[in-house]
Amino acid sequence: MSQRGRFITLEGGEGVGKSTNLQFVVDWLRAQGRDVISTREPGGTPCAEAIRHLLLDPSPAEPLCVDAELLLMFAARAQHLAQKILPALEQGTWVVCDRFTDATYAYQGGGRGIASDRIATLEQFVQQDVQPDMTLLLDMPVEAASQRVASRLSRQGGERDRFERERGTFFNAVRRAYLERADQAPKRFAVIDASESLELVQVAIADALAKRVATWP
Ligand code: Z5A
Repeated sequence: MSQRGRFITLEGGEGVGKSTNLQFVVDWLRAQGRDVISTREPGGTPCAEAIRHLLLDPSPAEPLCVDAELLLMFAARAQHLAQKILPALEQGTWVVCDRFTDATYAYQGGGRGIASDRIATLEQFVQQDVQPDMTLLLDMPVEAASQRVASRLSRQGGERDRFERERGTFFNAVRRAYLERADQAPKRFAVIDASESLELVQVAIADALAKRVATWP
C-alpha cells in the first residue's frame, strides 16, 4: 500500500500572492518526485465551486448572514474533503490547497467576529483529525496587498468579489488572526514575507519546504 500523501496549504489575505505561488509549490514538489495535485477553497469540486459562487457573489439576492457564510464554508469543505482531498491523500498523492480552515478562523473569526470555539466545533464535525501537514502563510501589510489587487484589476479587468469589497479594518483583523494562528502552531506554519519581490518570496518558500519536507518520513 502506498504511503499517505501530505497536505500543504497556502494562506494569507487578498493579493499576497497565493495563486501566483501555488504552481511554484506544485512544481517544487514534483521536482522532488512527488505525485501532486492542486486545489482551492472554497471550491475544488463542482458542488463546492457552486457554493463558492454563492459565497463570492458581489450582488447576492439577499445579504448573507455571518452564520450562513460560516456554514457554507464548511459545507464546501466537507464536499471537497470527501470527493477530492481525502481520496488523493489516501492514494499517496500530495495535495496543495489555496486556503483551508485557517482562512475560516481568519475571515469568519477575525474578520466577522465569530467566536473561535464555534468554528472549532464545525472543524471537528467536518474534519475530525484532518489537518494540513504544513501551512505557508504569505504575510504582508494590507495596504500594499490591496494595491496589488487594484493594479491586477486595472490590468486584467473583472470585478471585486463580496470579500474584496470589505474595508481595511476587516483585512487588518484577518491579518492579525492569521498571525495569531501561526504563533499558536509554529511547527505547522511557515510565515513568508510576501512583500518582497516574487523571486525572493519563492526562495523563502523553497527554503521552508525543503526544511519541513526533510523532517517527514
Ligand atoms: N474565504 C473565507 O472567508 N473563509 C474561508 O474559509 C475560505 C475563504 C476558504 C476566496 O477568494 C475568498 O474566500 C477570500 C477569503 C474567503 N476572499 N478574500 N479576500 P480567493 O481564494 O480567490 O482569495 P483572494 O485572496 O481574493 O485571491 P487573490 O486576490 O487572487 O489573492 P492572491 O491569490 O493571494 O494573490 P495573486 O493573485 O497571486 O497576486 C495578486 C497580484 O499581485 C497579481 O497581479 C500578482 O501578479 C501580483 N504579485 C504576486 N506576488 C507578487 C510579488 N512578490 N511582488 C509583486 N507582485 C506580486
